[in-house]
Amino acid sequence: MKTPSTSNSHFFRITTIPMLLLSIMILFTACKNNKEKNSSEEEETSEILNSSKVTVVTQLMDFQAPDEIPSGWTTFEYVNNSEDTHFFVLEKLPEGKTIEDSKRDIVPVFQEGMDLINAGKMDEGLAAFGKLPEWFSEIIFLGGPGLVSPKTKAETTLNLEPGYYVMECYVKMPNGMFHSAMGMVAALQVTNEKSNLVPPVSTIKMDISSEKGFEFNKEFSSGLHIIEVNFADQIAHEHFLGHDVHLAKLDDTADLEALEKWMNWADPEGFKTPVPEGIKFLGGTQEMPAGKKAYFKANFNPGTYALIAEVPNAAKKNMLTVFKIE
Ligand SMILES: [Cu+2]
Repeated sequence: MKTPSTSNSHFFRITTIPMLLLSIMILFTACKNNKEKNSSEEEETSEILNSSKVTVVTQLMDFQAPDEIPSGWTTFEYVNNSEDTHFFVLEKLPEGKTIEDSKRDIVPVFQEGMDLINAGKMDEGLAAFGKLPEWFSEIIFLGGPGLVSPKTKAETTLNLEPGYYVMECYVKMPNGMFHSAMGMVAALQVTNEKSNLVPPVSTIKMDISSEKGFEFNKEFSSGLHIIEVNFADQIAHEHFLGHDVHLAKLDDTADLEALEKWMNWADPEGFKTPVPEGIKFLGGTQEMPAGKKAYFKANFNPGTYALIAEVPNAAKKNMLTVFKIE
């Protein structure tokens, strides 16, 4: 696949392409279990925590999530109850645009491009993206949990500014169709009201940059960790998206080359379920602009793990780290 050229506005314009495809249905539920409280103080604390923790559930090919949340630090708990691997990335739309605009102005164009790429017509597919509207380049990716395997939960903490966001999963079905086309896209309004959450205390810090890849401040150890991810820079990689971080547990059958190849939506076989054998995805964080940070929870039991970015040639870019927990 071609490397996008910054001198070519046609390609440059699609460097921030989020895959906003068809939104068929948006489900939402408030997903909070308020436990019994013993004192008013405890009640108050509990309310503060709950006001900033947002649970998003996938049962099949959907997002069950609130349609409105406060701005500021927010912990997203993503519960994947389905039989497929999913994630969500938060895409902040430019002022005045909604999911309806995406459906009208973007979906048909994007579908055309993807169909061509899936048919092996890469150049024609890329040319089709040139029909995207100008405002498409103003969409900003602002994190979200990394890939999450079936029957698995993940937690990612982000600092969100007010605005209108779209949550999207663009993993592909075995037939090459994006999950977003199957309904895995939902609108999320982030209000001016501020959450009371403060950022968590991290146990491990990592920087991610196009220059140096992944850099960690310490070795990994067993037990519960909060990993702080600092986006030292951000660029459009060969597949037009930026770098991010996904955590996976590997069993003996896992093939790192297969994993690396899979982490590229622009490859007709990439990002398509089932995921390569022996790999269980445990979350992480989606891409964010330079200077932003995210936190994600990891519970390391004995075994082998990988941290990998969803970019082509992750190993060469030092965006693939494998480690063992005894
Ligand atoms: Cu999905």
